[in-house]
Amino acid sequence: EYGMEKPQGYSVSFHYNPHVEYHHFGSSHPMKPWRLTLTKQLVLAYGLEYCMELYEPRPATFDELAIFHDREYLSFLSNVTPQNAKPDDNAYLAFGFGGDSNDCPVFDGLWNYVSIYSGASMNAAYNLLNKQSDVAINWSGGLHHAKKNLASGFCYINDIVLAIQLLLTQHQRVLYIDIDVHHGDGVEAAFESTDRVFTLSYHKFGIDRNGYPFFPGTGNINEMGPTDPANRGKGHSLNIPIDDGIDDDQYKWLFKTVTGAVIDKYNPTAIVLQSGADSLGGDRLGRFNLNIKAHGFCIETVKNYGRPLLLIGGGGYTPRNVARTWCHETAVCVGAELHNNLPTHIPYIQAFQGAENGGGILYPDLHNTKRHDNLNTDAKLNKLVAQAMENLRYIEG
Ligand code: V1P
Ligand code: CA
Ligand code: ZN
Repeated sequence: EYGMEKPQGYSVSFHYNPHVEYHHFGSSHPMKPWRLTLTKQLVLAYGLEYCMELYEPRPATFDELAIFHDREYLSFLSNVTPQNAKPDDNAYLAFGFGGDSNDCPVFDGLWNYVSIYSGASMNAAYNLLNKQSDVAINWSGGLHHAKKNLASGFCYINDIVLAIQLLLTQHQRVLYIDIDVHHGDGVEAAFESTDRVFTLSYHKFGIDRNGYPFFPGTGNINEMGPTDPANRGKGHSLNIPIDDGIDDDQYKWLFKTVTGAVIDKYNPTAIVLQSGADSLGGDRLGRFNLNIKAHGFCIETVKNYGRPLLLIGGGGYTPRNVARTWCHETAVCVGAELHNNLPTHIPYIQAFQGAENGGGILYPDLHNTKRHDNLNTDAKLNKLVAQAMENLRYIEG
């Protein structure tokens, strides 16, 4: 019933260490590693494990993480516990922990958690380097806000930067694409001084009624990295600021047009795609109105360019829809079409059942489930694309 075939000579690898699931940020925190349990259950329920190579990567080591992060920061991160944490301590606040929002709490097993998701992204990158697969997937990674000495926005270690650093050992130009609803600021900052990585992020950008910017507050269209013409990284970032409520057709058109232009002009030999699922309609933190298949269209579009592809997770705060999306996108990678009725004999099936949870199907309509009016007119998007094309003139040979 769920039969499917793998295209000849094309392979997908799935990098997942299940120990990542058992970590908790705290009961009121929106980031739920448990969404990865749900994702895995759907992937297995549809039999997708028979269409790809499965890997259970070991956690990354301190020294491996130090390829990007400062050792003082890593020492703090590896030693801090809920018991010994001093929330008023200078180091604690300086490294991005606690604070008013408590975006980056100290929880039990924190070091274990970060080394597991980072180990999976690095393992996936090695797999691409060794030509063991054409697409390598790590849904537990994609923590794009972390800086070399700073935790930020639920992100402690930047697994994306670490993976890109590995890809750079063999690839002259790596393209990073980020469809999380938030700006991929940590990855952009890490590579701001090189022309060997181009970063492209699509995200919500703007100030709320109450005067607060949407997190992290950066990523306007005119932010293209360093302005100094002597800096090799000049012009090697492109930010696509989007307003509330964007719909499937608008996003697909925007993504296809801009990403296509970037790939044509930059001609990367490897691509890293962060597929944050908080850009879906109905996300607890997001503002967009995308359905699962529109989100998946981005993965399919990139995959079809046929470059080695590292596909990673990211945000996503309505767990049942995160799982649906990443299961669908795993299927997109292996070239399978999935039945809309969810297999019923699976653990946690209740999480997907009932009208409020998507009615037991894989592709519920997510448009306007959180009633975000669409503030993106086609005229505004046309102007945005024109400006993006203008920005790309910096990377013309
Ligand atoms: O807006 C902020 C704080 C307020 N400060 C001035 C900054 N934080 C956001 C962080 C969002 C992080 C997104 C991560 C990712 O891009 C990658 C994994 O998806 C925030 C929000 C919000 N609505 O934007 N933090 C929280 N909500 C939060 C809520 C409850 C408990 C802890 C944090
Ligand atoms: Ca983004
Ligand atoms: Zn996000």
